[in-house]
Amino acid sequence: MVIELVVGAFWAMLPAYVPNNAAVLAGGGAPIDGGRTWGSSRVLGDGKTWRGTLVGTLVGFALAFVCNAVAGSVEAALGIGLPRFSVLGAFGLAFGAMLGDIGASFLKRRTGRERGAAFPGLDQLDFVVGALALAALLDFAWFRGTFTLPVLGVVLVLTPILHVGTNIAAYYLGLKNEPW
Ligand code: CTP
Ligand code: K
Ligand code: MG
Repeated sequence: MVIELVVGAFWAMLPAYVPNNAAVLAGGGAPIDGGRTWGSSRVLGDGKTWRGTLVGTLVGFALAFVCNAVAGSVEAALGIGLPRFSVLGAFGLAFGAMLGDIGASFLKRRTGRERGAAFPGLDQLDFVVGALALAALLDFAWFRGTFTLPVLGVVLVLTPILHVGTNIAAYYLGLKNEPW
């Protein structure tokens, strides 16, 4: 069933989708790289902070358990089955999303892109790759059962669309400096 596949894929990725947005709201304070440079550019830049990373990870992790708590009611209301999160899987998705985004900033700085510069493709998928990779690393049994090939296919198509949409919305709401 297509609805179940799409809703289930979105549900399974919620702990990975929320951290970056939470970091935008919580960001500020000391940058992770401590202001250090590598060559002529910052290692990561002022856009990757300890506070944003910590809050983003915690919000994504906590959301997984809210999802687990309400999954039964949502299943009954929609008449579909939904995935559940394991502790390690949830942590992997949330922290992995932050790590993927941090890794992308590292690559952006190495390729001469200033903080906030766009890197089409990387911007939309960095956190997905980080989230899926760390979740698979920490709890492969859960990962394999949850992210089947059809689910992964939906995630790869759905995520860039959602990412572009939420960032444009955050920009017009004045929460983000750039619409990407
Ligand atoms: N943010 C943060 N810590 C993170 C990720 C994001 O504090 N680990 C906050 C920062 O305030 C950042 C904002 O969220 O400016 C938007 O995130 P993002 O677009 O990823 O950062 P940019 O400022 O665009 O920097 P970069 O070019 O390195 O992606
Ligand atoms: K980013
Ligand atoms: Mg940005």
